[in-house]
Amino acid sequence: MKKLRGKKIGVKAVPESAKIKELEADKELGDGQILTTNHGVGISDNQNSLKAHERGSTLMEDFILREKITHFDHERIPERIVHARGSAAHGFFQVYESMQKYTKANFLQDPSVKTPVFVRFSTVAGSRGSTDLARDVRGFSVKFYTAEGNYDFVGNNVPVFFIQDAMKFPDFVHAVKPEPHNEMPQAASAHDTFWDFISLVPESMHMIMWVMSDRAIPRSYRMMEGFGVHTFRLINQKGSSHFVKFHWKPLLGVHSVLWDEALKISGKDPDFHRRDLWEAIENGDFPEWELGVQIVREEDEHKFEFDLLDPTKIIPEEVVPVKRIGKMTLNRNPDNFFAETEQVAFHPGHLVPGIDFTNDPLLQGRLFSYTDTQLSRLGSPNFHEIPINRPVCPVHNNQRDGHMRQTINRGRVSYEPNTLGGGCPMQLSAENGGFSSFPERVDGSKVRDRSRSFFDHFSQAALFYDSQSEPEQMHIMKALRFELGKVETQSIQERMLFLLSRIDKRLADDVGAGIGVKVPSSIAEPLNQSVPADIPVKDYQPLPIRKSNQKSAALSMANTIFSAKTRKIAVLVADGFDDVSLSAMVKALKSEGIQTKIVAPHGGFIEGMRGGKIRVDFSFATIGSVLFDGACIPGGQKSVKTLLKLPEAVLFVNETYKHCKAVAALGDGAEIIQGVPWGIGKDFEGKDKEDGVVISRKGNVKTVASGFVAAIAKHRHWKREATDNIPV
Ligand code: HDE
Repeated sequence: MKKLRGKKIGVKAVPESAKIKELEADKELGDGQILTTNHGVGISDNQNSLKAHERGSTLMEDFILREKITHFDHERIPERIVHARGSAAHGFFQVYESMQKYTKANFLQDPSVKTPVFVRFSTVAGSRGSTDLARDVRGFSVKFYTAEGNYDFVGNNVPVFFIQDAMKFPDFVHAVKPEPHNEMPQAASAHDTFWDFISLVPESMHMIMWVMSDRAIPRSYRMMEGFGVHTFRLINQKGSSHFVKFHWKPLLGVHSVLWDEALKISGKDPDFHRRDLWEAIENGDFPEWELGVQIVREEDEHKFEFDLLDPTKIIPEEVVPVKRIGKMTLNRNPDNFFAETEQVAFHPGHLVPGIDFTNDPLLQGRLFSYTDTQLSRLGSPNFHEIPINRPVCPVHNNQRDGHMRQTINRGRVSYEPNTLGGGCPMQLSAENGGFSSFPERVDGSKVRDRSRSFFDHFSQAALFYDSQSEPEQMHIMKALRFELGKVETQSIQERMLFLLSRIDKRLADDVGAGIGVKVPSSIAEPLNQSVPADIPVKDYQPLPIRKSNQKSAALSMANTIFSAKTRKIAVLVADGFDDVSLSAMVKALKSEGIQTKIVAPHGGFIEGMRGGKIRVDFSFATIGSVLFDGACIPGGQKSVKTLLKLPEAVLFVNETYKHCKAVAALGDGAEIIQGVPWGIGKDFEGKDKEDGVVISRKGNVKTVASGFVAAIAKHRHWKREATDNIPV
């Protein structure tokens, strides 16, 4: 150890480059590094504190103990007030072709340029340690490290929001967070305060349809869309502006789990999404999204039935198609969760020239909030100096000092204009790449009001509901039964049923029947948050309802991309399994990019009927069917007999079926299918492909594998949901 130290301190003047090297070496441990205090002093004993004698009291002078404990005491920082739970990855973005017609943003010009990105996905309501599978909106934040500075896309996986004006955000968040008197429930909207607020704020109805849909319980972060939500502007070199809505389209399609699975996953693996993202990247299955834009000409601003500035509205893709302009790939996991994922600071106001805001009143409020929250969370105005937040281009300005300043500014000039610093740093004209705001004309009276063009709260809620497939509509209804069923105050339930009846009468009736409350034809409370100032509340009820009678295919997940790639399949075996069919099956699935895991009654190894041994990935005690996209049961009489006697194995197969996932069985494995209520009378020899259950009694791996891959790619076989006689 002495020798190691000698190497460092033996050199009197450590050159700058050597210092940097030393710091970099600290990143990866395992290269003979020695243990030091934070000030570089070697530690000779990291087991014992300094005491008056062996059994004596600890001495105040133990600066090593005090430094260690003090640092530990301050390890936590305040979690994000919303979006506290998240995980992230590094990657890059490349534009397909120059977007110069619309924007001068440098990272959208050259298809050969790879712009580094850091992307954080999150839930909104839960604390940092809450479950990934909460019914919730998911945050979708992308930090682009462009040559012109950082551009942050701070969006969600849902294209609209609960409220129209930033003024309501603290109320909304207080309502959805755990109730303040008893801090319950965690990461859940199924409680009185949330629905009390929502039932008084009809502008939330469109968002409520999305949040009650399967979009709020994604299968994976890799299978979610992302949306900028607000309308932004693209500005080109000539200074002309187009309105734009941003979209991220996942190349694996948009897929979700069932609510019953979400509940069970939360217990079996609360890190399900985090793990899925991490493992996919470690496996080289790099998640990909295309960036899409809906572009609207300035002169078309008022040609829609809704207001482009209203964040509770989408532009249906049938009205303005989404043009895909580039691709983002995530290919590297963070080195350190805290340093990167926790300390990354996003802000919709981190813009680059070529992109600009609109007057969306929700966006305008956000522009104030995000710097403020970083000050409280990261504790210093120098949060931009934390490595994950640093731009890749040089930063020069006259801002100085503050807590935890990292930059060592040289010289005596920290003002502008100056001559002593040669006039530097100098302003950069807009023509040369400096940021300049779009010179939108603004005049009018100061008002606290809402534009009348924001007051149709139901048409798009109905458009969303009407565009859903039958299973999707059923899931919305069941989600509402769950959520409103947990509400204890009947008047809140009634108000909600009344609002739902403005979207779809049958939906309201079905939810009402489930929770045992009648749909009222009017309600006593004024829905005053949404009433235009000049309309008396009594004249505003019942609320205007403009049924869309239209559908938008893009709103249903039934019309997404379907692929078996990167899906995770459980292979259920016990000692005595058929080695040959198992290895042939695993090989066939792997060749399609499908992950297989061996699940058995016990950990360690199991032995095949021909004496081959394989390592078990999970025992039934540590896993559940809900963590997989399907199950396969190879042959081998002894193995199948053991599984049939094991309740966990039978439950596994039943659940896989009940959750509408692909099931395959080979040879004797078919007996398990015959042993469960839904399996009786199944057609064999791969004929049952439609239903997603693929069986060959003869053990024909080829037939089963091709049918099984097709069944996995379908994601879910919804007609099975109606099968009631399955105990899960
Ligand atoms: Fe946020 N939001 N938000 N938000 N938001 C935050 O900033 C806020 C809104 C979104 O991965 C906070 O750094 C206000 C809409 C994401 O680190 C905070 C309003 C959309 C993330 C904040 C909104 C979002 C945040 C908390 C209404 C979708 C996580 C921690 C005026 C377009 C970013 C932080 C990450 C985080 C404020 C509404 C998305 C408190 C005041 C609409 C994805 O500043």
